[in-house]
Amino acid sequence: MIFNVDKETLPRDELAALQLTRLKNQCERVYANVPFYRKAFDDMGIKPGIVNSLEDLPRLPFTEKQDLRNGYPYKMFAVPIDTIVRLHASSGTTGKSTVVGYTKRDLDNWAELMARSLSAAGLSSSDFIHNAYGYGLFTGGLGVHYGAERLGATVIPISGGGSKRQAELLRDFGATGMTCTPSYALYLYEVAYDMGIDIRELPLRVGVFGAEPWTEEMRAEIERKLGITALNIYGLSEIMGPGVAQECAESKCGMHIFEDHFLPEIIDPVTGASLPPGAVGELVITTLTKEAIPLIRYRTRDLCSLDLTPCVCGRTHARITRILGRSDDMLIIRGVNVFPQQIEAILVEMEGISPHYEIEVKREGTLDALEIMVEFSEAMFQSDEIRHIQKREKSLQKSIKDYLGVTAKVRLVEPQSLKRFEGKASRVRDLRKKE
Ligand code: DLL
Repeated sequence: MIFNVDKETLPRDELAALQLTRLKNQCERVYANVPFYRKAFDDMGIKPGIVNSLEDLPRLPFTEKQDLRNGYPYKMFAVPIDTIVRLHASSGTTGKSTVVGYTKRDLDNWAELMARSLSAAGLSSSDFIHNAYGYGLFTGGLGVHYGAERLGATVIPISGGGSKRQAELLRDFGATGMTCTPSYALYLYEVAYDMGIDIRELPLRVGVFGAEPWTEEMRAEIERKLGITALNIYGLSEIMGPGVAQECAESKCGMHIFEDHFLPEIIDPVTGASLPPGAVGELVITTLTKEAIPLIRYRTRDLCSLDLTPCVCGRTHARITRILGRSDDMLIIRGVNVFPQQIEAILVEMEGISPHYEIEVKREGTLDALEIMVEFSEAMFQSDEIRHIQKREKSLQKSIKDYLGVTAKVRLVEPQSLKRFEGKASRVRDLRKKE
């Protein structure tokens, strides 16, 4: 179901006209109200008035995460602080945390975009949504919560953690929809399974998963184990939170980015040059309606491509492909560029292997060494002999060498022996960084 037919199926020329009006307005606002932007425009010798068409976008300055950090906590706000009704913040695992604020209208738009997202995933007012994204400063919990309410669904604000209770309530309350990170969905499956609850037999039918990278192979695994349709949702706190882009149940192929609110571009992460649809590069987003923190050409660091081909669902908004990684997550191993998701895709394809893994990179002498630990599936572990284990390790090593061109040491470890995550998974340890 399309939640906002008028906006989500707007003919592309009308969409472009709306985007241009909103872009001009945003440029005027940031120039007048945010010293950072006034300086950035002045330094480039431009005024907001240079924007006469969407093609002028590349003439505007970029905004980086570091700019938000420099403005900590409120310097990037474009409205008086007393019009802010909510704050969220990123966890700050990669540096000082960034604080984002919302006006009443921002929250209203966010709820609508999250309602659009849940609706695109096939959920409606008659669904019960088990929302296991963390509530708090993280945008996942409250973002989904108000969207589910806007949709008219029944939201179960379970938040993250307490997995046994989650499994029980998933069964008792009869949730039909579930929202959490994809890695947590698999973890919850294991917890439930150990308690004698088979999620496949519950009424649960749709999962809306995001906040971390995942693969098509992982989707297949989740769908098989939980007996549901698993769909991808994208967002980031700097831009809004969840609900920036959402995969539709009809195509299950790329996430519609809500273009009446966000203007996407793909750029070469090294040169900053614009790239055409279909080319993989860094996603850059300009907010078109944000009041509290409007951002011009925000560099997300997320790598994907833009798909402008018409979608079977009838939405006219462009799709972004699955996020292939973050430009700052890329591992360079003996000169070869490797993304953790590429390794995951190879692991998950092999039978008898679970999608729980850890990647460690260290320096041995002067060379980089890559080690991958991955869990056996329960069934395989019980039946396999040592020599079979070694054979599998060798075969994985060969696939990694063949597909990615890097040599890795693969170690198969016992089921349930690697760390599990209730929020975003963190599977890479790059020990070289400490040197
Ligand atoms: O993770 C917002 C969110 C909550 C999205 C719930 C989806 C669901 P941040 O904590 O600011 O916000 O992290 C944003 O997470 O730049 C991506 O690198 C990554 N990310 C988010 N969604 C996806 C996804 C939330 N579907 C950062 N696939 C982003 C891959 C994702 N990566």
